[in-house]
Amino acid sequence: MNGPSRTDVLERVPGVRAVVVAVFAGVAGVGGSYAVAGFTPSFVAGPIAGVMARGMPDIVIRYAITVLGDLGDQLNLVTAVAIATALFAGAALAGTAAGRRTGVRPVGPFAAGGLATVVALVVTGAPLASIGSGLAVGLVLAVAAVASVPEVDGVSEGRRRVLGGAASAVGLAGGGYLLGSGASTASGAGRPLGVSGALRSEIDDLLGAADRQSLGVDGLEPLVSEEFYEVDINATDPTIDAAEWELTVTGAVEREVSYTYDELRGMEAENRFVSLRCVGESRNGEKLDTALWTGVPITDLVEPAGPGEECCVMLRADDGFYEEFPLSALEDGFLAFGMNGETLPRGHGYPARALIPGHWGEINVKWITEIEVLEKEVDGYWEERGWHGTGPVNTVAKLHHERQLDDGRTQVGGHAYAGTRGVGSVEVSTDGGNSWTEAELSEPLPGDDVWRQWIHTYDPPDGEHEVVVRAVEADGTVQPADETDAFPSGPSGWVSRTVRT
Ligand SMILES: Nc1nc2c(c(=O)[nH]1)N[C@H]1C(S)=C(S)[C@@H](COP(=O)(O)O)O[C@H]1N2
Ligand SMILES: [Mo]
Repeated sequence: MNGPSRTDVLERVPGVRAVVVAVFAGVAGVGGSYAVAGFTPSFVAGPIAGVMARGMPDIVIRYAITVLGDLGDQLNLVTAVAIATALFAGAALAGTAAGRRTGVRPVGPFAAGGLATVVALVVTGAPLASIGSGLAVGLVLAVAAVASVPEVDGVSEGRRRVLGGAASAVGLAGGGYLLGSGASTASGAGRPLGVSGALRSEIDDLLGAADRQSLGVDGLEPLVSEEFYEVDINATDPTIDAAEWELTVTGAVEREVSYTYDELRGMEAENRFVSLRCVGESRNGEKLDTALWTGVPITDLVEPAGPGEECCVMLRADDGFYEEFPLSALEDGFLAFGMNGETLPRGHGYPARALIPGHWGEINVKWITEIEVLEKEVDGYWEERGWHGTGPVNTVAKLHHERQLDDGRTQVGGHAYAGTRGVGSVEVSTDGGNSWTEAELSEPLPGDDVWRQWIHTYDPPDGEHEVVVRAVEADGTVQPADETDAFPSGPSGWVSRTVRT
């Protein structure tokens, strides 16, 4: 034997062995939770990630949004999974210690499983998924205990214990992942919309028009986004049963009214193209997208409640999100239950979401449950954290496409969006802003809150040059050049890029 091996450490220090097995049990506990809950708020890491996202100092949240972007969400989730693993490992250790004290072997796994169930229940409030965690934790400890019985020869007792724990943890976590992936997608979200007649043929016509009018350029997203961005405050999206969902109009109204999903679906529906843009995205970011939405005008839902001449409304959602803005903006709003001819996908707010034309994404509340009419202004979720994202969007022209054509020319392109002010034209400069040329635009889609695509093809100068792009609104107003960061009221300024030929 040359120096001490890892097995020796496991042999000599029983505490290390117990901790290693407990960590495996912790991993299995997370897997057990996922197996039952899938990627929903009942998954043990979901609420932990939510508490962290909410409790983090504003400056950290701002950094995560504007600098880390989606990576910030991923880091938060990984941390939440690590915390959940540590909690279950703690339960495993405590249960094992209790078992040892009684001198009766099976007590350990049972006690640990019970403790893990309680821990998960406190975190999620979801009994079934918590039992999934408890069973997985208990099982790993039981397998580790059985594997370590002294009668088996060859491999040392401690080593067998750890191997048994590892094998069962890997099995449970892997099985949990497969099971949970199924659970995450269950529900009526993203299914065929189930509309017929004129509404259906209008959907088909409009999607067809969007397809035809898209400038067929490789690598440039069509007019109806293929991948619609998602932004929300929680790691896991709510899973709402449409049959139990209700939308209530409350606050400064003559009478409260509420709507079930069936009532909503029974109302006269319309189709609208609407683009959404997140206030927290970067200047040339990708949190700008467009869909064809099916739903009802929000006034049809609010008018029956008899709102007075109040200043504003608060929209509240199932995930604990809330945003406040002027009642006048709500009057142009739309309550969507369909997206691109299907029921709203879960990630975009199933069963229903608000769409407030021309405004930053944040007030387009998903998983909406309440429209509260207010007599005076208060802060919404993001405004409490220093953002000013309830107003109209800033105008932008994005540059996401660049290609060298076979004939030696260069092609650049992207999307332009000006909210309800509308995009009149897009201007491109290939000399750093000294001279400007009008870009080719996609034909406008019906609707007053829709982006357009632009492309521009030109003979490039030799070597490096600066391409700058700016949108011009329908009334001739040129997008302002002043550059600001996303915080607090959205990015502004012209997008530019150095092109090398
Ligand atoms: N309930 C709820 N609605 C929400 C949010 C949220 O976190 N919870 N995020 C808002 C933000 S910041 C944006 S930009 C848009 C994004 O909509 P999307 O995810 O469908 O693209 O949803 C808004 N609606
Ligand atoms: Mo946003």
